[in-house]
Amino acid sequence: MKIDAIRLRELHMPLVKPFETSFGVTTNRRVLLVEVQSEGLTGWAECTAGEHPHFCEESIATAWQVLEHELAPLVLETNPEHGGDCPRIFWQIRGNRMAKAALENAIWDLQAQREGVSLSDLLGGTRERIPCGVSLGIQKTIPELMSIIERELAAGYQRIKLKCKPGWDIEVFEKVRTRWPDITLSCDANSAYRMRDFDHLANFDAFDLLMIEQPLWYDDFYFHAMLQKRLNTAICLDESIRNRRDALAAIENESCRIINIKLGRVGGFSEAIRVHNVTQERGVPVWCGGMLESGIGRAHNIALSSLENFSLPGDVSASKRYWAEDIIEPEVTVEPTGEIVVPKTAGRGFEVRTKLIEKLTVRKTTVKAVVSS
Ligand code: OSB
Ligand code: MG
Repeated sequence: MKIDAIRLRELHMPLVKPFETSFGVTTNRRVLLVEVQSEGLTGWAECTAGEHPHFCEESIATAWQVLEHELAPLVLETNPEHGGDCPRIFWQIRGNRMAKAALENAIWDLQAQREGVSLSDLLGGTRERIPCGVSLGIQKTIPELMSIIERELAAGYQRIKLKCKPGWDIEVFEKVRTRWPDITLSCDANSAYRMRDFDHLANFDAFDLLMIEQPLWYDDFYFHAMLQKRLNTAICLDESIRNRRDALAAIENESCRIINIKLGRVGGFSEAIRVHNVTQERGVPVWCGGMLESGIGRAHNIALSSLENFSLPGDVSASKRYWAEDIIEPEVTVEPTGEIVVPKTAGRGFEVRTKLIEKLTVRKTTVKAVVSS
């Protein structure tokens, strides 16, 4: 397909309320959007890098640089036929997976529109509804957390995930389990623990958690395998899994029993599908993680979650949990059953609110094909 231009935008969007993890607090999101323009159609995607390189090495500043000066020129000179061509086009660029994912995903989004199929169908999705959970940040007090859990359960969410760290773990799990003995509960440490904490982590077994997500270093497999031997509770890896090969290494090494797939973290739809397929072959369940996305990233997460092996509730939830006003229409809503209905219309299934996006934009740049005469 002939790509006419690639536009990058940064939007400023305040979260409805601050989100705290073991690595810090996010109050205002800087959202990086990529638009790929081709023959009258526009494919959209969101770069899921954070404001700071706290989750992984990328930030929206590094992603912007790599998109503008490395990846966009490669796409403009190659004119890919398919989003799946991107890994080959980007082969010389190491790392920078969130930047790569943004551009690749915008091309998949464009292709779905061009072919008149839903993004879910284009990816090979089979689920018509996806099960949803929520990720709850660290709160000031346990009573505040308890009232949030109460509200999310009433809304129908099928799984509650608690962000945790030393000092916000055992006591919290105890209170929550005592009040709700039967709910599906998990926790996510975002690498907050070390080897000296192994005995402490073994105490998590008492709370019948579905999983403990990324307890140790963000780049580790070996010590997670040592820890998994000590625990009855399944470990789920998030940060450590960058591609299909990592997923396979983690499974063979028994570093985890569940994998979280994030589009940005693995470099886009093609690699996400490869991770999905290898976990399915090995009988390891997956679920779709979130990165506090706006509606555009959320729409892509919904399409991905429609693949068959996404059998556990993901961190894909309603727009209104994060945004007063989302940049898509309709916004993402969750059924009382705790499910999101996967759109069947052509493309991503949610219209982009271009006027609102323009209003929220604080910088933009357009990269165009070099016209040779
Ligand atoms: O580890 O899953 C994570 C948010 C920012 C960075 C890392 C993570 C998260 C979440 C939020 O848990 C999930 C969501 O977007 O709802
Ligand atoms: Mg996580």
